[in-house]
Amino acid sequence: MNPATRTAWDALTNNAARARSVHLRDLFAADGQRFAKLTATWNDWLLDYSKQRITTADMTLLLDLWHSADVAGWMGRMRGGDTINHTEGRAALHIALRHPAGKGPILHAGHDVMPAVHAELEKMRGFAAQIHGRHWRGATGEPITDIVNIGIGGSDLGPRMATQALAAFRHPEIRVHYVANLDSADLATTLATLQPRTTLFVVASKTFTTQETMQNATSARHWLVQALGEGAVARHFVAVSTNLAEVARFGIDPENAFAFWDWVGGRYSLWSAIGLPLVLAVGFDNFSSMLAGAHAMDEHFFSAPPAENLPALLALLEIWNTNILGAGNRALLPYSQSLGLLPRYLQQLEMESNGKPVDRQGKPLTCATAPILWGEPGTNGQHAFYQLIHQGGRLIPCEFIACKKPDFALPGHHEKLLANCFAQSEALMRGRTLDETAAELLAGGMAAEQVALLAPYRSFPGNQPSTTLLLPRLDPYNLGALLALYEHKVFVASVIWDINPFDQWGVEYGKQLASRLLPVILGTTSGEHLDSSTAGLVAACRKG
Ligand code: G6Q
Repeated sequence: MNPATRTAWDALTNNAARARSVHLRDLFAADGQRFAKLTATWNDWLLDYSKQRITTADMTLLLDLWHSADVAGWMGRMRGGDTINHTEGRAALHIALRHPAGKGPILHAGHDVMPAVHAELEKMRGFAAQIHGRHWRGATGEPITDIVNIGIGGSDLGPRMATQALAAFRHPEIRVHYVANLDSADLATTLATLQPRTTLFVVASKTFTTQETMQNATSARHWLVQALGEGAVARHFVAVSTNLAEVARFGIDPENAFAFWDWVGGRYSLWSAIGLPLVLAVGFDNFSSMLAGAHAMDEHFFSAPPAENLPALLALLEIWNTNILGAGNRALLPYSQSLGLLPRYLQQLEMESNGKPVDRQGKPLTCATAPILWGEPGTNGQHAFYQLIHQGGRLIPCEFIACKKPDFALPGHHEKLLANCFAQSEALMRGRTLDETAAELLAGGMAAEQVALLAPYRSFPGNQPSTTLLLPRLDPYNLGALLALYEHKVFVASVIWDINPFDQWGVEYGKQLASRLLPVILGTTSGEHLDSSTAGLVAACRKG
């Protein structure tokens, strides 16, 4: 159902003008209990959304929206293995991938998927034990020291991001590299640092037909075969896929293939065998803790009332900022170097899932959906793009993520990192008026004339909304919970917008377009049918 036809939506829209004109510093001044009222906790996590431009009355309306969109019903459909990805005829059961053994079945088409899930996890555990125990040897008898994951999109971003996030937990003797781009610079610069004798490739592709991955895998295979001969492939290549027939065709021994299932979307697949490079990077026990954290967040999501439910709250705030305040973007600002790739990972999760034009009935949407997500870790971003957030005049809801404890115990760093994070959200909320700026400059000894000249440049409007998520520390368990939090947040928002978050026709279109143009670039087909710009670009390349 079109969200705009819901009564709660109407009531929220009626609040829009007031919400746009009110200043956050006034909301704080008016209510000393604002922080207590607009925060939520889970385990030892704290979600502070009191710096959002929202009141408790607005929150009540957003919760009405949750109920009228029947989010609880959709949660049940997800858990029950219904075909909620209706345009691809698939279920979306990534929650099964972190469902613990002995906690009951999860059904898909009438069958319990849990035995297959746990069998595959066992296979991953066994393989990692062989690599880490130096029992798995390369073709020349040497142990493996370097793993190269070849995959793209959902078969790359999750394990790549998590490997960086869990840098403090890395296995000391194994280095894991990620190659995704079709640009030969990606593979070539990675291979330049490696020895074929001690390198193992993980070819990760759900379909095992993706052009980028197949090209990189073919070139990697060539590099290996040139050095060690055809017979070396079995000891240096393993695969992760749902398409085991294609894996065999590529020449990888099916014994060395790890499976997953069509009810796992690419961008929801980190928890499956797609996590194999992460298992090799940090060990199976840490991977298991990550699954446990994700499962704990699943339990919270499925049981907590919406007003205390972290994924629900993040989704409702997104609806508020996007559809009521009219923000077209959101900045994700982790004050954590380890979470440096989180914005990129969430760009896919959020924008590929909810960047959709039609509702579940195929009717054009009349409201905006996923905002543009962008961001960088703090404090680096402060020395670059924060200027525009402070004074660029655009509405940019910010999401800060910080950890109470550092990942690496170097004295002197972490308190400063936290001070910067909290100071930024404070400044974005309060701003600094012209009078305050002038007073500060005068107090600093500046001449009155200069003050009059410079104060406008040095004042800040503030009223930039933000949320701060404070975690105890970044360990595998909390990382798992954090990623599951965002998965469920995306799902809740999709239910309210009435869209299917599990398909990705834009990605499929890209795959189709390049294959059509390739013969023209190769010169085997004429480009007569092309527009003049595309034909001109191709011709310029062909001229050399
Ligand atoms: C993810 C998308 C997309 C996909 C890649 C790689 O949800 O579908 O990013 O993961 O296109 O696809 P393969 O894993 O099939 O190579």
